[in-house]
Amino acid sequence: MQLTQAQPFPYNFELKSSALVIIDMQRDFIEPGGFGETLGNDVSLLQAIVPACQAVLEAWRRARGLVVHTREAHKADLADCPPAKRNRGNPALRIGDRGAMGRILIAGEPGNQIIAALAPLPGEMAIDKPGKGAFYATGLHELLQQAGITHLLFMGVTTEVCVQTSMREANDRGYDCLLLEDCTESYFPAFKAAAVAMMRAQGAIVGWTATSSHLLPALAALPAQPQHC
Ligand code: C5J
Repeated sequence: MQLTQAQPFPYNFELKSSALVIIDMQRDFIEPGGFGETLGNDVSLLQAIVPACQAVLEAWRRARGLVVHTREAHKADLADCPPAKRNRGNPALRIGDRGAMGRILIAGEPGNQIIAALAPLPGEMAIDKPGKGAFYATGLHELLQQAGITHLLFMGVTTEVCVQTSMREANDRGYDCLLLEDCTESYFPAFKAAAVAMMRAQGAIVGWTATSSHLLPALAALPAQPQHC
């Protein structure tokens, strides 16, 4: 497959060696009362990308592509949360404190669940990550290697934090990465614009960018895939 309109130049990928990576579309960041809001952000900005993400996820599933969901999540005893992360700044609630959706950024808590519209299906990878990047302390690289994956298409939040960190980690591990611009968002629109621009600058130094309107027709043109029983 080729996304001819990708920037800075066309992006070539095969479905069988590609994964759709959905970064941190969890209630903690997207709904009121979670980590995003405790940091003083307007979470409604992030809600706007959900329909575009849903359309891509459904098309990718129909094509039988590999899906990876991530959650920024810490263990209940905070053993994997460095004090430097927990104590940074002056948030209304810190990681591990009890908020409106349970303990902030703790695995298994209601706020840590991926939003219902994008909830993982049985069999899809769902990775808890203690860092901003999806490859730090997760084993994701090994799982992708076992699955023969060489290309990663990214969606999720927030663009300049966990999405950009994950894409840079993936790029350094040798994956050809593409960011779906209308399927990622930041609490700071200017940061999103800068992150998107810097990733594709200098001849795709981190990776490519495209929109879901480029990807969806390419997926729709694939031959129908057999249903699994
Ligand atoms: C942040 C994330 N922004 N998922 N996490 O702290 O981008």
